[in-house]
Formats: sequence, structure tokens, C-alpha cells
Amino acid sequence: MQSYIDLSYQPGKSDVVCLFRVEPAVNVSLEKAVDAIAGESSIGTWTDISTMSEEIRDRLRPRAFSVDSSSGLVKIAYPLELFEPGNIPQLLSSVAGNIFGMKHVENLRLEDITLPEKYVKSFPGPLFGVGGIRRMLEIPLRPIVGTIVKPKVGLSPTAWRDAAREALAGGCDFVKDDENLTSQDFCPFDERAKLALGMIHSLEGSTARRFGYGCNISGSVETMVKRAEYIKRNGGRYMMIDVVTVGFAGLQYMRNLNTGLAIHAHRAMHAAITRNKKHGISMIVLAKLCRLAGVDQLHIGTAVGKMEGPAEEVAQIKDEMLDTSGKWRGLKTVFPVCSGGLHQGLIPDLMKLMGNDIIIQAGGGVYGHPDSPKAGAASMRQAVDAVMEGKSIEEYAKSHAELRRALEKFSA
Ligand code: CAP
Ligand code: MG
Repeated sequence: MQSYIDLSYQPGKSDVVCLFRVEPAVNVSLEKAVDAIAGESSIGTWTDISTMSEEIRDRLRPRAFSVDSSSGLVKIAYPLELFEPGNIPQLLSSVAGNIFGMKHVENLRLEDITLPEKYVKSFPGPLFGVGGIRRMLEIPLRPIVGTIVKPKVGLSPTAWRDAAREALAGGCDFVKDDENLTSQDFCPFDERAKLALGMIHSLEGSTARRFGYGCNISGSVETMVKRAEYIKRNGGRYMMIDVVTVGFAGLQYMRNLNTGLAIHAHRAMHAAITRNKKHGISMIVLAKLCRLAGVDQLHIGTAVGKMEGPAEEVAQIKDEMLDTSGKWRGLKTVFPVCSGGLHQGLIPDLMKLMGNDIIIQAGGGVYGHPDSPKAGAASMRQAVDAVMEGKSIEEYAKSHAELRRALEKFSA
């Protein structure tokens, strides 16, 4: 069989370029593994076939144009014609499909993907982006401060609403359901959404502030559609989707409906795919696909909190979500969400690493405050305000009791 390796090939503007990390199986050469990967992800199979023509091969064959035997890093360029515009499942079934299960590889990881501008343009991208979300919440510069009502599940709709009200009244801008709260018997979706959105409207009236509520609509597509309509009818601004468990088809469906709601994307289960550094798909790839599909806010990690994710990787994803260069063809930016084990004492390091264009979320950091969730929310804002004013949080805590109490507990 003719090899797909062509080290003289220079990728063109209309190629999809995938960066793979390849660890061949024992007794398989890297070249053989690369050929198997390139073929199975495009036009090939395990043997020569009589139905293959020179014409198909010439037009559609991928080329492995960079093969580094020491790192196992391999770049493969695929002609754009192989991919259906606007179809993320099809892209994944090609370059992130069968290949992970082939006997030729011991481990295989899709590290990165570069997409041609024409392909990028076939997607809607985010409806709001960072600028739109900032205008919607009327917060022009500082990080947006959010919380996840805790406990994750178990509260009744009224208890959930009251817990959310405390956080918003205390200083949070955004409140959301946890990833595993949708519509269990103890907290039905419609009841919770109606109560929470009603509370938000009255709080907006009395405070002249704006708030967001990420209602978790995750479920079957017909369920998500009904829930999005319900949020609209009740004057909500957001729908939250667990994008990995729901899948890209469901996400694309909800975005392409153009509901007018912003999409908050939680990434629960991503680590089953992204965490193994030798095998799977990197978070940067999933994040790029989320931007194409059109989420407005995406969990990307914190580097400093409870979830795994090295600082450089989290910063790289952040930069990609905020990138406004031509390669994104005018698709709006995505607001990076830093969440997971965050508390007031970590805010300076987090903001130093990530800047101001982030959404900072703390569940335990708000609901675990020694005095009250209201004090927890107030102290999160105080920590952010301190950094915005160029002051140390320790200094700021001297004149802000809520922050002082939070630091006593969390930074001890
Ligand atoms: C945060 C969180 C998020 C994690 C997920 C939680 O709560 O709600 O789901 O952030 O990780 O349940 O852990 P805490 P990631 O603030 O109480 O930790 O954002 O990295 O996907
Ligand atoms: Mg959660």
C-alpha cells in the first residue's frame, strides 16, 4: 500500500491539520502506525481495495508531513473536502474516531487541531461572546463573579432560590445549577427556574444590578428545547448545557435554534477524554469545538483550584477562547470560566495568571464561608476588587470583615 507519509508536503490554507501524539504498539514501527492512523481517519482501511481509484486517492488522501520519532508527535494534513461543513460529530468521527481503538497504537492523543477559515465560517460561533455577556450583565471590566449553589443536589426549589438569592445579594453576578442538577423529584426544573428567575427579577428591581442564572437544561434534545422555551417565557438570559455528556449534536442543535439565550457550557466528563496525557483528546481541541458550536461561557480549569490542569494549558485555552485574530473568521470570543475549588485566597494568583476577562466561580468558597453565603459572596467580590485596585488581599481584609473571615478559614 502507498504510504501517507510525505515529509516534503507543505500544508495549504484549506487543509485541516491534526497534531497527534503517537505511541505505536510493541513491534509496530511509528511509520506503520502513522499510515494506519492517516488511512483509517480518512479514505483507507486495513488492506488495498478494488473500489479505490487514483482519482479519489489523489484528491482526498491525507499527508503526514511531520513525524518526530523522539516525541511521537505527528502532523497530518487532511483536505477540507473530507469534512462536512458545520458538522462537529462528522469531524470527530473522522480524525478522532476509530483510530483510538486500533491495535497499531498503544496510545494515541489528538493534541491540537488547526481548522481552515472556510470550515470555521461554516459554524455560527457564540451568540454573545465576552463583549455581549459584559453588556448583558453591565460589567465592563472586572472578572464576573459567579457561584454554584451547593449542595450540588438535594435542595428543594425554594431552598435553592433562597440560597441563590443570598449569593447574588452578597455580590455575585452569576449563579448556576450544578452539573448533576436538572429536574430530580426533590427539585423539578420548572419550579426551580420559575422561582429563581422571579427572585432575580425582583432583586434586579431593588438593586439596579444585573444577574445571570445558568439553568441546567441538559437532557434529551426534546427536553432541552422545552426547558429553553420555559426559560425564555420566564425572562431568563441563559441556558446551561453539560456539553460533553449532552454531546456536540445536542449542543449544536440548541445553538442553531437561535433561542436568544446565552450558553453556559459545563464540561463534566471531559477528563475521561482529556486527562490522560498519552491517550485521548486534549481540552484545547474540545474547547475549539465548543467555540465553533457557539458556547458563550466555557469551563476551562483554574490551575490553582481543585481540578487537574497545568497552568500553561489552562492559559493556552484561555488565549484561544479570547483570540480575535483572523483565524476565527469573526466568530465571537468565549468567556473562559474558572471553577473548581476556588476561594478568596486564590483570587490574586488566578487573576495574575488569567487576567480580567474570566468568570470566576466558587461554590464551596461562597457556601462554605464561616459566617454565611452572603458573606461568602461579598468576600469573593472583595478579593476581586482588591486585585482590581492593585492592593493585596491581606491589606484589603483589614477593612473588609467578610474577606478577613474567609481568609482565616480558607488560607489558614
Ligand atoms: C465547582 C464545581 C464545578 C467544577 C468542575 C464542582 O464547585 O461546581 O463543577 O468546577 O470543574 O462541583 O466542583 P466548587 P471544571 O467551587 O465548590 O469547587 O470547572 O474544571 O470543569
Ligand atoms: Mg459542579
